[in-house]
Amino acid sequence: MNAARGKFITLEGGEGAGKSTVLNAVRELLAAHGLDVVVTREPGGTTAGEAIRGVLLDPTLHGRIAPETELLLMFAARAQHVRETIVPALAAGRWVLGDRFTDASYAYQGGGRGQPDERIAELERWAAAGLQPDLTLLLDLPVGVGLERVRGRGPADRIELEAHEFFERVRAAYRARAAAQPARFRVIDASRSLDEVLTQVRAAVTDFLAVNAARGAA
Ligand code: Z5A
Repeated sequence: MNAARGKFITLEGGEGAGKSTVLNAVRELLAAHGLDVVVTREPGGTTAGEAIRGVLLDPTLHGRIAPETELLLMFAARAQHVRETIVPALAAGRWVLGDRFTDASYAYQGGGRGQPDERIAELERWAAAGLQPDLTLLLDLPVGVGLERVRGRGPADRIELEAHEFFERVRAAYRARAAAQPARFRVIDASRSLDEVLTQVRAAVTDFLAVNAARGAA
């Protein structure tokens, strides 16, 4: 049996963008098209990756992880995730739906922490084997709106403890990446009502499926 390679779709965005809600809607849409979907997340997605996530998000380590360490831990988790989860699933013809991937490192560790893009690109080539999503939905919204949505939902993790300006830099970096790679990114206005957000998301994924089906038929 030689299954066609599956597709890799990622969701990205800042705090309170609604990724969790959107993820379920995308999963349902793909399943309704008869696709076998693997849902995963970063940092995490493997046993080792989830252990690394625990360190990365531990609020007691706030201010005690150097930006270089943070970047390397993100890619340590990703190296395992790519090899153990994502690549085998794609090779088996399954579709992978990821809650964040390398774009988050460009946004948070690049934009937020000031790590140079060239360094992230080098890690992407080596640790992530150069793997790129086929489609990335960027849920974009003003930082203040997102922070307001997540306020009071429980204790903040280590990254959520950062200042407002940090998240402004993250947002700017995400938007710059989307503008630079318009063929891969679809920018969703995540400041709208949930119904409106889901309508935009379903349209973007339906377009992608149509293009993909047309390519398969050609
Ligand atoms: N990180 C990194 O720095 N570098 C990397 O390379 C990677 C990750 C891969 C992972 O946390 C953290 O790691 C993340 C980036 C960093 N840092 N932070 N902070 P995560 O991905 O597990 O957590 P998160 O990004 O903060 O996602 P979340 O907490 O799951 O939020 P969300 O999924 O985007 O939002 P939500 O839970 O779906 O919605 C938030 C609330 O808003 C909720 O009450 C919803 O009901 C509400 N909501 C959602 N949509 C709407 C609309 N449209 N209107 C009104 N209210 C809404």
